[in-house]
Amino acid sequence: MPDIKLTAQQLAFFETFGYLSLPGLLADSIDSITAAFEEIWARQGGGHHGKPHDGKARSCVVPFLDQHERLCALLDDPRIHGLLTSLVGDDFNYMGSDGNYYVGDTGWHSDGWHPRHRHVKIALYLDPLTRDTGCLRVIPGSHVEGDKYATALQKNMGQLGLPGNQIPCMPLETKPGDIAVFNHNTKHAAFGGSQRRRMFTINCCERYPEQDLQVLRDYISGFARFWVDTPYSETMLRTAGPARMRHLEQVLANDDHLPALTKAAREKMAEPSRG
Ligand SMILES: O=C(O)CCC(=O)C(=O)O
Repeated sequence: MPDIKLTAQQLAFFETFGYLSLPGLLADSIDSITAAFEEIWARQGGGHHGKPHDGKARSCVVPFLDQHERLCALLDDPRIHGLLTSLVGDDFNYMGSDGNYYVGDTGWHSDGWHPRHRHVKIALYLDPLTRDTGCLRVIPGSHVEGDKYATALQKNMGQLGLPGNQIPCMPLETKPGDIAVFNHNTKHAAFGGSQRRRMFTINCCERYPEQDLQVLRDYISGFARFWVDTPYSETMLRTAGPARMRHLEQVLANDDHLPALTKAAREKMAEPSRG
């Protein structure tokens, strides 16, 4: 099936506001996606790094998609592939994913800050969520580098005297099968969630030009805190056809420094990062 691309209106919305909601995009496959999600946790002892999920701290598995052949195949799905090629180009890079049982609130933040290269995150929440029960909230327009609004927001966020759940924003209320996608720069948060809020992400970015490869390598260094020696699993690579490989090759060509960083992280940290 050919890719399902975003429309010009959807692209304009994403450029302007830094996010997009796609209600029901994966509604027909959400039951098998959720079953794969739970299989992964069951295989890993139920929670973070082999421990049961105790509802006190976020449990996190990285890279998540990579743990199940059915989830790896989401990268080939014409709806997800079309969304990603529309936003980050035909030769985009898959930049890993995290699977989570979130606990409670997530404060306002951007996922790093990428001034020159577009990074996007697809978020799939596996339970119905509303504004006050942990749905993703975004601040529209907060992704724009150099924009006066983004700069003021960055500077003033901590001085507004407002609790996080009172900051003006757009709550992306969600049902299983809905998709949210946002620019990593976009400020986002969630409030009022349960002790076992199920969610996983797919991170991707535009292909880096040769002269900026060090920036890509620095991003890959960030995987060390999750104690992974390679950014992609054996399952992800074994089940990849040529079309998927195109989205893996630039990271694979720039990950040789990761094992040493991961070795150092294992020595320093009591457990892999929870996010
Ligand atoms: O759902 C949440 O609690 C926040 C998600 C988030 O911050 C992220 O995926 O970057």
